[in-house]
Amino acid sequence: IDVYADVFFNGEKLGSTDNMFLQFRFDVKKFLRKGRNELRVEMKSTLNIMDTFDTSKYFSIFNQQRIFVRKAQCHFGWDWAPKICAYGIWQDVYLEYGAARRIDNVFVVADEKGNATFFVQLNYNINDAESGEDVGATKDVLHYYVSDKPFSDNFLKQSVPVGGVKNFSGFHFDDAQLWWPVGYGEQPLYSYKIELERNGEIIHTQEGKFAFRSVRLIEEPKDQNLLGYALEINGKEIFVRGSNWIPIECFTGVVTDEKYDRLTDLAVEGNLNMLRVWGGGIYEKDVFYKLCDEKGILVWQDIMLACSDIPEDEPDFVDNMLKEVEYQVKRLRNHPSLVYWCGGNEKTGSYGKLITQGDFFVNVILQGLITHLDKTRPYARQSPCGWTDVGNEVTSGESHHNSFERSLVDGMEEYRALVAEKVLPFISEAALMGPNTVETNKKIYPADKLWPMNELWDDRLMENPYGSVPLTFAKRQMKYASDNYGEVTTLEDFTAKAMQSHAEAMRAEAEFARSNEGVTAGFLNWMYSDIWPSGSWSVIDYWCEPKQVFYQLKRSYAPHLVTFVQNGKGETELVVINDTLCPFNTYVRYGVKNFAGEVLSEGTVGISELMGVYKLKVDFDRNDKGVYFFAEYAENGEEKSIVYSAKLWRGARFISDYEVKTEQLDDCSVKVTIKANAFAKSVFISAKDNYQYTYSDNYIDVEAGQEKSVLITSKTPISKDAFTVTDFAKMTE
Ligand code: BMA
Repeated sequence: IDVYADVFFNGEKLGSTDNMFLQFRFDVKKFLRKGRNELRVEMKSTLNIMDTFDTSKYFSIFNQQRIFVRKAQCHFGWDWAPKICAYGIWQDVYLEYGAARRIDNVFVVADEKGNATFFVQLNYNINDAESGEDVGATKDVLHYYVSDKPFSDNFLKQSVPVGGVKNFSGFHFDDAQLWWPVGYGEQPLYSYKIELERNGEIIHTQEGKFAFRSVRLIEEPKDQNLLGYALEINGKEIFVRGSNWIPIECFTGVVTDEKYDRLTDLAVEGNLNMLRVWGGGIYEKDVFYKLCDEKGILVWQDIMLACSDIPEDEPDFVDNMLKEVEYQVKRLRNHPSLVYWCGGNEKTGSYGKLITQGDFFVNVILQGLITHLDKTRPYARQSPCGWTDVGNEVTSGESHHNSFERSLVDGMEEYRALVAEKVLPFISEAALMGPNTVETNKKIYPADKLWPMNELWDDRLMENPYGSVPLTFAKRQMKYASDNYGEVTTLEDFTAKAMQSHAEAMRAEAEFARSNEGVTAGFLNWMYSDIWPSGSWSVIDYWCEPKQVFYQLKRSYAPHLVTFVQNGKGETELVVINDTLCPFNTYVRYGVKNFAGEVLSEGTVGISELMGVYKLKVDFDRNDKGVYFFAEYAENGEEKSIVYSAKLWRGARFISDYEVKTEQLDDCSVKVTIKANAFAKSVFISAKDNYQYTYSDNYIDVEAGQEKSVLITSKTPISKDAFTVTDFAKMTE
């Protein structure tokens, strides 16, 4: 229940709730009566109760009163969330019946060596005569069933007499199939079932899924003052390519499983391998973790604390928090996708304060409770965190870091140099922003408020008063657009330029991070999708339509990446990356062309048995606005090519000269081919209600004389005539 309520059953008060993240169970046996029973939940005003707290001695941003309220902190307003203090019943309510003696919790510890141990906690102690157990008579037994292989209904069984409150049984699989994050391998899920038997009768059962995998946090020195921060899964260091997940609706209770399925499908489509469940939102619903288990998306799980002190000197608050954390860790710890616990977001250091209240809570209390309940995953006290302090220091731990906000002051002319100034161990929030599509904005703004930008845009895109630049987000996007690609005129013009700014800057940040793999071990953009129709940080809009930056991230996050980056010395490097467990062989022809497609310089390089990163400094002229870099290579027998502009295409002049061919492949799939006579920039294919379609790519660049195809699929029949095509030149003419 979200969040304060009194609960009655047939008029009898059962108790009260004060925590959105805690499951409340009440015994109603003595109140039950034949026929109709009434369960009544009397909600109380969150805001009225919140105003009774004295938070004057604590630091907090966005809202001062919120820090005692165990509820999604973004509900009180954030720089991407409206002040909609939703309240009510947001999770399932159900009446359960059965034996008073039952299994309280099952914890499955399964590792990469094929060991699976089932720790079973009961809600009674068979050795405790006071609890009314007829100790002599009962021969309670626990039966442990485990599927003999993934997705199988054949079970191995072990039976062990109940020893006490805590019991366990261990299995060993010589042929255990390991669970891997997407892109590294499969996600084999095994089933378990635990039965509690008393005097020959099964009185309680618990079942679920589990997987064999291990995770470790590796912090090794990379040079005398740089400490690495890498996640190792099954003994392999993983380069984390991900995004920050926030609540996908203000009224969390109404979100459908389909929306979770769509957004996690898009994460896999986008070559992400991690989602961070951010600390100012909610511990997600069970369906989210189930989908991540099935799809191989790693989950970084924050404890729900964000951007404020933690009142660790308030016993009631601490008591409430610890119940919540115990409940949530026990609820989530069997999910193989969950690989990292974090004590919360930006308690200190990100707002110029290095030590504030709550350090003991996150460093000792939470660390103690969480590692007591779950020794199988790393726990970090905060995000960001580092060894020299808790702030955004960049020589150890992980940081919230990007050059986008700085470029509002320094301009974007030398954006790649800003990005290359530092090599960080792990970037957990790279906050860059850009607009929705024109069609999405037509859904948000009434016609008379659609363009030019106005107070409604400021209201919807919001602002961060604590940021370093006092510009509303709408005005920031306008500045990025005009700074990069010239004065903004129409809505189409703004959309093309601001989307391109978002995509190009994100490419520079993500690919520079990846090019330093081995030192840098992760990059998570801020943020994944929108909580309401807005259009700032997200890479997917509120209706689940990916923006241009999403498709750029998909290319930049590809397991095999061929691109260019500018290094810390200002040199341009060809970069080839293989983030899979199998060696990568290819042959790259690279060089510089003018926009007519003439090759001005070129080179070739053979790549054989590559694991990780290959870099080659290229000495071609890169400052002339009339040129761009290209690379052609083969991947899995398919010819591929990429283009790259040292200056993020600033000053480039594009024209719209290409043929479009659309083919109906079957009822639910269409293929669109672009044959370019002149360099076609950011070709955008769309249809009405575009969010319902899945594109293999979009906003694509096609060089003069080249042709590229995009595959479009849908869950319902689509006609090839439904699609229209535009591009950067058309939208900015
Ligand atoms: C990060 C997040 C949020 C914020 C975002 C953009 O700090 O943790 O607090 O919304 O930056 O400002």
